[in-house]
Amino acid sequence: MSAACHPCERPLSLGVDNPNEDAWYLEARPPLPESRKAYVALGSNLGNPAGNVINAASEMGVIPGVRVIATSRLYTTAPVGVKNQPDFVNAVAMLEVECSARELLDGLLAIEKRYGRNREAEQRWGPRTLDLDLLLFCEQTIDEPGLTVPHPRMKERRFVLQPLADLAPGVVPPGWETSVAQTLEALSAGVEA
Ligand code: A4P
Ligand code: MG
Repeated sequence: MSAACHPCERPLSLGVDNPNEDAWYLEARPPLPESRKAYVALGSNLGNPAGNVINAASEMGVIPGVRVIATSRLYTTAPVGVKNQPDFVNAVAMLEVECSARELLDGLLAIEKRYGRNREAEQRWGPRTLDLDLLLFCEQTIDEPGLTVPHPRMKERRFVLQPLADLAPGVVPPGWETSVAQTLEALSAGVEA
C-alpha cells in the first residue's frame, strides 16, 4: 500500500484570498523565472502540526533576501520510515530568493530551532515539531558538506512531491528526466512514499 497523502480540509486560513484552488497564495505576483525561486518542504507531527507548518511558512519571509510567494495545500500524511508516530502535516513553500542557498539553509535551521527542534534528542525519521528541507534552489545542483540540492530523498517521497506538484508541476529539477508531476505519477502503488 502506498502511504496516505490527503489534503486537509483547510482547517486554518491565512486570511488572504486564494486565487488558485490548488494552493494558498500569500501574495499575488507576476510569474518569476525558476532561476530566482527556491522550494522548501515543511513537515510536523508534534504539538500543533498544522499551525507549526502555516506559521513557519510565513516566517521564512523574515530571512534576509527571502520572500514567500506561495504555499501548497496542507496534507495529512501517514508517517514514512518510523511508523509508530503520529501522522504528519506536510506542505511546500515557494520562495523568491536573493540570498545564497547556504544563507537560506541557515535561516531554515534557525526557524526549526525556534520551534523546539532538538536534533540531539530525536530519532532519525522520528517525530518532530518542525522539519524544513530545502528541495530546489534557483535551478542549481549543490553538493557540499551539509547541503545537497535537489534534496536527495525528495524524488521517492509522495509527502514531498504531492505538495510540490501544487506549485511546480511542470518543473524538471536539475538531474531529473521527468517533471515533478510526472515523477509523482510514476510513484507506483506499493512504493512507500
Ligand atoms: N542537509 C543537507 N542538505 C539539505 C537540504 N537540502 N535541506 C543537512 C535541508 N537540510 C539539508 O537534516 C540533517 C542535515 O541535513 C541538516 O542539518 C542539514 O545540514 P535533518 O532535517 O536533521 O534530518 P532529518 O530530517 O532527520 O533526516 P532526513 O533524511 O532529511 O529526513 P526527512 O527526509 O526529512 O524525513 N513522514 C511523513 N509522512 N512526513 C514527513 O515529513 N519526515 C521524515 C523525516 C520521516 N517521515 C516522514 C516525514
Ligand atoms: Mg530534514
